[in-house]
Amino acid sequence: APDPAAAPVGARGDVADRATAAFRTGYGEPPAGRWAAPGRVNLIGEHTDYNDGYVLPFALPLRTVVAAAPQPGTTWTVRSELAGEPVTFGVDQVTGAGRVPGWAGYVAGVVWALRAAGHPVPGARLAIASDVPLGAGLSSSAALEAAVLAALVDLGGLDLPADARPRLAQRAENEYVGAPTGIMDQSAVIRCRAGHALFLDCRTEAVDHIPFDLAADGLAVLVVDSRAPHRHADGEYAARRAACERAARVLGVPALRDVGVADLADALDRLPDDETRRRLRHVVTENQRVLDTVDLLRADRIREIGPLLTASHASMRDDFEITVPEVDTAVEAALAAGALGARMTGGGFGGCVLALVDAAAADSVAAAVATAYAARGFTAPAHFTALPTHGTTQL
Ligand code: GAF
Repeated sequence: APDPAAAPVGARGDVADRATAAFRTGYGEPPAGRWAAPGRVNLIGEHTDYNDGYVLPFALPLRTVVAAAPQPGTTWTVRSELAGEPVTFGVDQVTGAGRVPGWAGYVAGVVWALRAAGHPVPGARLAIASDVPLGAGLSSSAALEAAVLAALVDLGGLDLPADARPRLAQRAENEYVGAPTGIMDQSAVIRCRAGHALFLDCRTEAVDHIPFDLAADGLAVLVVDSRAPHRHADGEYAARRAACERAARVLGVPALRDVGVADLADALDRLPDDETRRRLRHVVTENQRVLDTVDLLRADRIREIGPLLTASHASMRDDFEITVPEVDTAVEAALAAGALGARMTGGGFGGCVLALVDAAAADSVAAAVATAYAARGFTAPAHFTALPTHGTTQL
């Protein structure tokens, strides 16, 4: 059968219509409602979230839509346009006795997290359609968690305010699925606003919506999917997190967020080895770059954030060591073709690159990246331009 995920987004039809169609085909009746959550890119602030630091993501126009209706009792059935067979699970798989594996685990994880927080989750039938590419570092998993969470909260009339939802979705991913991620992605896909980037303090979860009006400045964010195969991404992510936690212990601070740039030289002297020192330097300088980016955006000086983006990339490449040749090539080619700044976005070891470009130059920058890729023999990259859109909604 053709792989529906391989078709270009527009060619597959509207994602909300596809979710409805998947529901009708699978369950023989219309859904009670539909809930949509976006993918995200992170403008700057990488691997800072689990260090209690700062991040600045924005929501993408690519969305995951969940069509859903109540189902009597406490069982949940979930279908995806990408999977043939539905998955059904009951209370046993969301109370600790067993785990639902694979993609449906994100759905079961949300049910588990809601129940663990004491919410009487209604049984439900769900059908999922998505334009967020899987495994591209654009938070397809957080989008799925957020859309499912919104559906279950609304169907059950549960009392869970929007600002409490990211933590709950994160618990599903950390404790049920088993991925030790921070709070950024779930916050972004739930709390972002159109036309704004989300300045999030990951310690307090305080947010400030920072105007990010690219079009007014004749700018665009070009997102390049590196198409690089993920190389040990899960293990490397966990290793970076562990290194940061070790460094915080040695320095006697609750989290690396508590080391400012003014304290960096002293802190570096107190760490035992060069690798740990470089991990610390990335986190400390990256937090400062987020703050500097926010200051520039608040002063309406968008064009000037370019060098901060590029410095963030160099820090991820040289100090945090989470880039791969494909993303380094994409960043270098974009800069050489006139991008104002460029960096990898997301957890690393593949994923996407974003470049801040003059809107009129977006195509030529994308073409330059493709040419550089061909010269290195890499799988051709994909690309799109993205304006900041809004977080999770009921349609
Ligand atoms: C992944 C994680 F899910 C986030 O929590 C964050 O740590 C990011 O990598 C790196 O900034 O997207």
